[in-house]
Amino acid sequence: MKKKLTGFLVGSMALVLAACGGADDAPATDEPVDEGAATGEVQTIRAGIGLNSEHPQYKGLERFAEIVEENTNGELVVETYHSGQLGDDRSMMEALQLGSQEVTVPSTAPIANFVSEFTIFDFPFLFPSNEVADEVLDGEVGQQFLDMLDDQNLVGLAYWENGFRNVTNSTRAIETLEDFDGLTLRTMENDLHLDAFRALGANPTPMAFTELFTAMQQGTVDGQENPNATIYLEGYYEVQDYVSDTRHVYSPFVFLMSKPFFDSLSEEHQQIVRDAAIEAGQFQRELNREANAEYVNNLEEEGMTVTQISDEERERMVEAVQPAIEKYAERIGEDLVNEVYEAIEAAQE
Ligand code: KDG
Repeated sequence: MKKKLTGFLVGSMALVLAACGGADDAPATDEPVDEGAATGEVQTIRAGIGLNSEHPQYKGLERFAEIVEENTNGELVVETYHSGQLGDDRSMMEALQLGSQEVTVPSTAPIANFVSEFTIFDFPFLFPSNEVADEVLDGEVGQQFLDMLDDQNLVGLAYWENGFRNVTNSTRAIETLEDFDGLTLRTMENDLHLDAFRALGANPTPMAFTELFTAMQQGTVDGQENPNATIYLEGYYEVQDYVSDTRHVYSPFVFLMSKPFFDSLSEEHQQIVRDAAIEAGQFQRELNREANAEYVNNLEEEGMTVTQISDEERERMVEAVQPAIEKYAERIGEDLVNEVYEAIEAAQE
């Protein structure tokens, strides 16, 4: 009920803002306005992300822009922004809800603050591989979660990839469960991540991605956790000494579009942006996998100590986070959680 009310209020806010001219591109009426097809005027898509211009997430956004501009003959123009130029994940998602930005591509973790069911995609050790994640996310189960975004004035067009997350810190090598003890680790703004790292013995602190490098540089946190591509391309080796191959969460990105903007597009343009998000996502996943595999060597070359986690120690970590998983599984609901687990099992057959 609360979510429905929120979605209604946000939708109304977009209309109010549009009526006062406070939000670009949002329709001034409550009926989707077919601006592009009717007038042939150029419509602009402002697409912002948190990672920098070297990251596969931005390369994917550039590919999305190329496809859309080509297939609409320039009727849709995409402006791409990186490194949090338009804000952090939460503020960019709120901008999409209000129609003052059109696209962002956050991890599922911050999305869970808008649609709590997305928490399941941050269950530690949920996906065993990239391939299984692709099959589940790109199938019926993944679409079921994307459909839940509509109530938040957001349209989920495709899953992209952040990847398997590893822990870095400036205090000690993490090889055993006990090595987490007392480490102050930045986590994404997501309650499950906080509970999971508490269960591992760490002292987690939630923080927007845009503040992370400075926090490590100033010693506000001992460490953080992200995929290798982010650790290398954001230069974390400059402020971190250790990286451990924990692979504790497979983190999807979700390509989000503002629902007020999406509804303002012609049916033809809606299909074009949907197809472009999917095609650019396949391209981004490939680049991301190469980067996450390759950059662990670069991290070592930059002086970081790279630590592997033995199967036995990973089993102990899996055991330690079970209470956190059970707590959120109960909140999400047994049926939906079982659907995801069954889809994962089926994808492994
Ligand atoms: O915009 C990019 C962020 O959504 C992504 O990097 C989030 O992995 C993330 C983190 O650690 O905040």
